[in-house]
Amino acid sequence: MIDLYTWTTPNGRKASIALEEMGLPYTAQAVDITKDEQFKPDFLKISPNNRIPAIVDHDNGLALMESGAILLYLAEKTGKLLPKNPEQRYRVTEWLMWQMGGIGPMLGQVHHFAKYNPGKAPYAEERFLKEANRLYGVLDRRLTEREYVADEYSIADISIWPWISRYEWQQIDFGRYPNVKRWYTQIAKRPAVQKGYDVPKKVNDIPIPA
Ligand SMILES: N[C@@H](CCC(=O)N[C@@H](CS)C(=O)NCC(=O)O)C(=O)O
Repeated sequence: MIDLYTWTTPNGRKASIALEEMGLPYTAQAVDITKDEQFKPDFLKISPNNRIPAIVDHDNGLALMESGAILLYLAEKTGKLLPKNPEQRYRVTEWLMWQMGGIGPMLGQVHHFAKYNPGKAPYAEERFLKEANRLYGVLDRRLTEREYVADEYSIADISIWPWISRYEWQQIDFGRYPNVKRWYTQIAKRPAVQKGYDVPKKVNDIPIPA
């Protein structure tokens, strides 16, 4: 059994969606980051960076933070959503790292400046909205001739998708990114994604672009 320490955010949803897709039994432990629960000493022992998500795998006692590491661990544990073939495996790793280094941090800044603090730092809003659109453009080109970012549905898609689900916060015009819209909408229909989205609790329906 796995304990998943999580909250209703893109990084948290990556882990719950992966657990659902892989059919692994787990218990969701809510860490309410709006109440600073991520700074509790007990959580610090599991997640030294004080951030969700984190897991504890009671099969072997392993505690792990960082959503990218968690996705790789779960994929290796189950043999699912990460191809065995080295070239395909590194393609998935490449796009997972692209998410971890680009999509996550940059869209996170968009949320901070443009959604929660509009007008306070116009230069930062402009910079991060521009970068968000650049990243959406990269993803759209990648999806032009393939169904998923690394051909087969994988942990790379699972890492990116919850960030795109906040497209309204990011002021994204899907008219510019038709391939991202198609990919996003298709993944949103997956039962495991719908279930994982509502962990540790339901906040809203999955947004679907018109
Ligand atoms: N690189 C980390 C980022 C994790 C992260 O930023 N988590 C946010 C929620 S999405 C968090 O715990 N924030 C709490 C805080 O900022 O104190 C990962 O991918 O796991």
